[in-house]
Amino acid sequence: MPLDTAATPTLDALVIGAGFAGMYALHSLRDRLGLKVQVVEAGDGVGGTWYWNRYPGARCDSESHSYCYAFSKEIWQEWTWSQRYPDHAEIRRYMNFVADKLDLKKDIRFGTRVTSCRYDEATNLWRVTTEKGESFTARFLITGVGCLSTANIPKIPGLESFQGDWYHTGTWPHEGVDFTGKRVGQIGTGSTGIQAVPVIAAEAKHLTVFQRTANYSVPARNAPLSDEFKTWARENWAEIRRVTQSTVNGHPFTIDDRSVHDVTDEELRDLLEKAWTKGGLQFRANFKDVLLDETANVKLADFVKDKIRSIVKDPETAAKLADIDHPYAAKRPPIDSGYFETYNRDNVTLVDVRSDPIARITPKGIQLHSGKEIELDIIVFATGFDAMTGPLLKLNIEGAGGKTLAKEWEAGPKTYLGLQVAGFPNLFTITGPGSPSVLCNMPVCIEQHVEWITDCLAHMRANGVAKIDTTEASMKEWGEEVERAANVTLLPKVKHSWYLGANVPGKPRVFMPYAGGMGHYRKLCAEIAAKGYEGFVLERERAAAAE
Ligand code: NA7
Repeated sequence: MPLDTAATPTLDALVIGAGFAGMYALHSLRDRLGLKVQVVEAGDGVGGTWYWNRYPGARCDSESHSYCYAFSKEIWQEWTWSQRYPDHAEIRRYMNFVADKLDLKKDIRFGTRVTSCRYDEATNLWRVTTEKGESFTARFLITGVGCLSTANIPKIPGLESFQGDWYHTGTWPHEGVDFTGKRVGQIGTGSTGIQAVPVIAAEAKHLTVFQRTANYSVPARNAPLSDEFKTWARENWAEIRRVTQSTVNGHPFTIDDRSVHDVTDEELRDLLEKAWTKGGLQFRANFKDVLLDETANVKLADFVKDKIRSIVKDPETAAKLADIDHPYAAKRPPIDSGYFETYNRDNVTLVDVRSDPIARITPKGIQLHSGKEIELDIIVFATGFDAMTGPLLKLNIEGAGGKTLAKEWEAGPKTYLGLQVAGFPNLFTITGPGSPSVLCNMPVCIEQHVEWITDCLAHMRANGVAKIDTTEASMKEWGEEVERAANVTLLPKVKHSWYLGANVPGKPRVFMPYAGGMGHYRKLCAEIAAKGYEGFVLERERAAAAE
């Protein structure tokens, strides 16, 4: 059925989401290209994932001086981060600062959740409808919905019968949760759970942590930034930007060109001790082969396991925490502020739910298969997200000829460069599956995608192109490259990782992010554009209109 509106688009572009991606897309398309752009955002404020993630201990694992926009020297120099790793509240303050500085809020419709997006071939327009019953038409549809924004709440029988309160970390109450005097159960020990444990334990009467997969973690060594560092970061905008844009993971440090096997055991211990003392994700950057060679990886893994055993005093708890079944950093590597130390507190218990799984939630708490019941007042689900595809599929996207994204991705996501899906013309997915996305420091890959899309739209306008799509062949070839890049690394070795969709029952097992490195990917995208958008199909104004 054709759209009931006139063929003239109401908007040039509709952007979904007002996090890092949506805010920059609005600025770039509106202020650089002069397009008429509307952003719709489910939350009542800017921040995207940081609008919702307000759980105890929530902070970024990227260092503050790289977890920000780098496109504007002025913005960079006007904002000063207070800590090495910014917490959720400081990130929201930053995003509000940017939104106000660029006057973005006037073009963002808050409290507006998208329920469907439909492409109309006759008019070459997207029609987007919202929960409130509003609808928008736009020539371009751009998603900035984040990769980790759809909460994964496991379907454990009996949750509805629980007489206490329960929360998922990704949709935390804005007013906070008072744990004082409460018996708290936390399910999940990923990056989120590892951040939350020390903070909840400090407040609760008792904290029981339900661990299914033991996890590595390296100290974050978070601390206030010194004045010297702040000045250095302010003055070195161009250099920091150059490094983040050219490295594998978009972080402000490079990976050493040295193999674990190039050093003696003593030198290795020395280097790792220094890296442990320094803390942060840089821990693995001493060597080039940590994620490429299992024998190299084992040496780092053993070092961290020894650290766990030396920190945790109760040998049984230490053994459960150090019983890690996957290579170091092959799942997203957490960093922490006193995580393992927290198990030395009298009010913290670790329950291994791999050996004795959760059977059900009862009115009083959590019952294990063995029959043991742990009584609780509050359950915290730190159980992660339906990553990458989840937020896009929730939009109910329907492309040309009535094909739905849900059907197209039944066997896993298929994209060209993580930017487009064949049969969904003029739809761009910022940090979509098949792009470096979650393997990269997010603001860096977001800026690259937004700038690429902006250039593409400018090119289309300059050349009278009304429609851009890709092909099944391009997606097939790119899918093979995504698989090849992953298989060079140890990443696909972890069968229960959310990179593969394994955390959500029934989700197809496909390695979703592109592991070929951000620097390489950036060059590739630029080359493709320079070759006249190779692998895409561009249709000129008249041809599109004549359809
Ligand atoms: P993650 O990394 O997906 O961690 C979720 C945790 O929850 C993990 O320990 C899971 O165990 C556990 N989990 C999930 N479902 C269950 C059930 N049913 N029973 C027991 N345990 C369960 O999510 P995070 O929020 O920590 O981190 C996501 C990303 O956000 C992070 O990587 C950063 O990029 C920011 P499992 O390992 O699956 O056995």
